[in-house]
Amino acid sequence: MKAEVKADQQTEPMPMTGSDLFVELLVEEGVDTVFGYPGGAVLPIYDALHRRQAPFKHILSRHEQGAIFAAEGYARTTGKPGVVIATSGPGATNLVTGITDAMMDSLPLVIFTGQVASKVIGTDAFQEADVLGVTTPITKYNYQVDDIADFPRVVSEAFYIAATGRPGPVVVDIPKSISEEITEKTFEKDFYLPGYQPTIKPNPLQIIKLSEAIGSAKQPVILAGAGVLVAEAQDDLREFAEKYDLPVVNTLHGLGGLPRSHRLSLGMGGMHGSYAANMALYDSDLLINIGARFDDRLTGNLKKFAPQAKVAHIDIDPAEIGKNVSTDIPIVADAKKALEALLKRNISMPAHEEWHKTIQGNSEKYPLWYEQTDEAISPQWLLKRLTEYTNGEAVVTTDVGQHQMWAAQFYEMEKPFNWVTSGGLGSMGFGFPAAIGAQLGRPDDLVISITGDGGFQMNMQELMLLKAYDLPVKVLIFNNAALGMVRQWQESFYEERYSESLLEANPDFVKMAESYGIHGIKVESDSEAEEALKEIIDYDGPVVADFRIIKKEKVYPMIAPGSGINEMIGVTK
Ligand SMILES: Cc1ncc(C[n+]2csc(CCOP(=O)(O)OP(=O)(O)O)c2C)c(N)n1
Ligand SMILES: [Mg+2]
Repeated sequence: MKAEVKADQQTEPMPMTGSDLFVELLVEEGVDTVFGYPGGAVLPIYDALHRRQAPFKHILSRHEQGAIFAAEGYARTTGKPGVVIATSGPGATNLVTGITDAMMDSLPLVIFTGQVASKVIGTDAFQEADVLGVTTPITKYNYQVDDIADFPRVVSEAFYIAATGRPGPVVVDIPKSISEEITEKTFEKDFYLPGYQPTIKPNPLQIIKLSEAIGSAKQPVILAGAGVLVAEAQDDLREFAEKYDLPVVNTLHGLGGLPRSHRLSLGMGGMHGSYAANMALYDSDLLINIGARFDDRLTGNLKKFAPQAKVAHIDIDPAEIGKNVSTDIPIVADAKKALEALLKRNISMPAHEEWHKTIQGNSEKYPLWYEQTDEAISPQWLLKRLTEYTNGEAVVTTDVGQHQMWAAQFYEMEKPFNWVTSGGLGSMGFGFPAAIGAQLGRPDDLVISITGDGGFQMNMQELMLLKAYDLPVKVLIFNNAALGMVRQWQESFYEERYSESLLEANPDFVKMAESYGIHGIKVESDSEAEEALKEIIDYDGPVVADFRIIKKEKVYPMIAPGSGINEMIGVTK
């Protein structure tokens, strides 16, 4: 396919350096925010940002991992690629977790790394790292620019590849010799990628097959993943579910794809999903997977997953279909295009009264549950109150652990593009910087970072950005003085041997927030929490709140390792 090159997209007349060219290329791509950190190999690039007074914002993180997680939060909440710049060697290697995270969670990122000069590549030069080698298995694609004439085309391709098809991270490694080279030529940005042609439109015969299956299904269910949101197909999903009265289970990343208050929403399925959601998947005779990858945290033991179901799987990435769950009706397509095609068909189908009654019975009999005590704050209750205060409409980012699962269960997401979490890689340290990126991308929206006392300490240096860039992010630390999720597994599966999971020594988070010039509060009981939530949300600026939650609280229900989706434990008190 040929990308159209419009006259006004031609690079400017020269002379200019590779770095000037770089700035112009970002402007032409419509970049408004860049997350980065300078260093030797990118000095020419940073000099060009300064000299040319680049018309986009550069956000100086305090660690490259903070920059890339922020770029992920920006990408998830805006749908636009997150752009990152880091220097060679340690700058680039500090990005590795974020790149892997974006790859696992299909987030569009374009990452520019500095590299030592072309002449010395391979000599173990100062701050040299083999960025292409390191990032090959963790990127959708990667490049090293070895001729300035290729630079414009490479940048165009990088943005195109990152954001189309199944999104993902693309790395562009830029040797210092390229960014310093002076050139007088104008270069082509046109590109043709015969090996990269995502299939967007569904095969009509497969749509007919799925329509027929829907026509005869007695116990159908939709499993809706992040692919629905990437395709901006949330309205089509809702219309489709309503038209055929299909219950919808969301994956962790699919949350917000259907409002949680919708009568057909069963919330999240999987390891810590609701009993009703998991039993709907288990008992289904037709499981329509739209944009989810049948991740092991969703399916539990594959041998026991949806044993009677005919499986239809709509995914833009053909590699996902049949990877974990054998599929009867594969449909390679963009979720929106597939749903539009399905909506055009008028399928007559049997009534599903019995099926809905069973599901409703499960929801009523086995709701998500929790207990409150005077000892400390109930995290689940806190999240329910937060839902009420914010109408389920806040942008919520989480870190990884118990608080993440409680948030997925109890913060009732009403809107798409508001749920930001590290699902595939499960990277601690993700949530707080992701909230910074989300707030930059969505400056007018309420952004709440729900984080653990463990995970927050992995990137809390980014607190400085709330002050430096005037970002009103609300940080709610669910402080259980523990690596809670590790502690929970040790309690349940390792006979309560709490090996290195108790955080007996934690900093004073309030003082720490204050040292960054941020309002900090400590909250110790449910009654204080009522007041505190109001204060936090109404406060004009960033807040760090240290919520002392019940230390021994566990996440339930749960599919224990090796168990099937129908074998949840902790379903009732
Ligand atoms: C970078 C990284 N290291 C280790 C882990 C393993 N891990 C998963 S959850 C967890 C505990 C997280 O503790 P905290 O942030 O306090 O959250 P909590 O579970 O207590 O809510 C750990 C150590 C991880 N997911 N990521
Ligand atoms: Mg904790």
